[in-house]
Amino acid sequence: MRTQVGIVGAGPAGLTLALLLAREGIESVVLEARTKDYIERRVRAGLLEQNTVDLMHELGVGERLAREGLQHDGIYLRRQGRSIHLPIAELTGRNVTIYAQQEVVKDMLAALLERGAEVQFEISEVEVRDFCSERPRIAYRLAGGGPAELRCDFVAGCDGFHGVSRAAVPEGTLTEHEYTYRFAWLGILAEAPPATDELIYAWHERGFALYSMRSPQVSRLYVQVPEDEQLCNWPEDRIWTELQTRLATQDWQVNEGRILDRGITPMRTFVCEPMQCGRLFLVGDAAHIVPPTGAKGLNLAVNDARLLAAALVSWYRGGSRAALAGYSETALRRIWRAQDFSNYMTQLLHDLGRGDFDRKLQLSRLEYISRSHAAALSLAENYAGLPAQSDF
Ligand code: RFL
Ligand code: PHB
Repeated sequence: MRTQVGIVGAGPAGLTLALLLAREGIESVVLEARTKDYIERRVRAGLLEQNTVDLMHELGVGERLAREGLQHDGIYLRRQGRSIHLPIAELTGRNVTIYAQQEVVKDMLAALLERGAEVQFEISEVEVRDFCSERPRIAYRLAGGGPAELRCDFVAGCDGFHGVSRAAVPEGTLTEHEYTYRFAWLGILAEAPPATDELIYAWHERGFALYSMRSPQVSRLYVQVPEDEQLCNWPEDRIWTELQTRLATQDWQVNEGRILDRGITPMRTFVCEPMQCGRLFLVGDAAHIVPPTGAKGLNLAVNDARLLAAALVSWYRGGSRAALAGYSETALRRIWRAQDFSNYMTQLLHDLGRGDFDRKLQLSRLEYISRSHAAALSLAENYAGLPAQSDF
């Protein structure tokens, strides 16, 4: 089989890229290791920047998002029973939207299939080959087990942090920057109406907690746990007690309900540079991971796809290689900004295990955000995301 762009992975990065290319009449084939059902149910991110929302509308996949997404104009930062409200829309003119990642995936996939694109599920033994030549190939096995090969002009490695694309790059080509925190997040999805109108990021002596949501009926909550924590150590009542303790203020409680999903997420930060090797381009989590405290991962993946699509369009339209050659450098500007912000938020709010002095500095920083317009504006601007048109 032959196509113009071979896309490995049907996450937000791969699907956004396929939709953007299809809009410009560029052919692609998306190869996905999991089943359609699995990727449409995988519980992950929930917070979309305005850039991501705008792009979904531009691509004609924003109808359900407009109906069901929850637009938020701010967030709360809570510590020692007190809350600071950060009015993000008022400060920046931009807002954020709560809409689950699996819903983004569902909407994008439905549009792509409806528009006649080729998406193959349950493929295995994927090998990205010959990308240093003009004729890259992707070898794999079809769902039924038979061997297959996709020849293409370019390969987009959109296969997430544990995918095969980055691993296919010869050793010594990429520089990898990595840091793993000594803690993780235990996250739950619960059938309980959120007891808050906007997200609450809580600093607490016992560690960080986050109150998020998916709909007026479903809450999404996280607590900081040790890095090697096991889910079996967290029966339901322990989860709720810890959330109540860390998020508590006087006369207010977290709404409890049936737990629908639970999982532990490591807190990792990773960037590889450049995000390209020959005709293989890395997109989204395949090239970088941020700790989720800044809510940036999905938004970065979508932004990478936007940049790569524009560069490929310019190559196919006018034969210009300049945009493709600049993809990595352009994408990395926003990625490093998001890395800095995600690590800033992580270090502002978690127990980093560095003792009392450090905890006092965090409280002082929170106090500063509540009293200084400049400090509040800087946080808000980064949280909302700089406009896609800006050089970031
Ligand atoms: P994905 O979503 O991991 O998709 C990669 C796809 O590739 C497939 N795949 C392969 N396919 C073919 N062959 C192979 N060999 C393959 N290997 C893998 C996988 O099955 C999958 O379908 O990467 P992508 O597209 O780059 O998207 C990145 C985002 O998923 C990720 O950054 C976010 O989920 C991060 N994140 C958040 N981001 C936000 O912007 N806002 C948030 O609020 C937010 N919250 C979060 C998060 C991530 C979390 N976890 C669980 C890591 C909260 C959490 C708890
Ligand atoms: C989520 O709703 O899953 C979520 C929201 C904000 C974050 C991280 C995760 O910073």
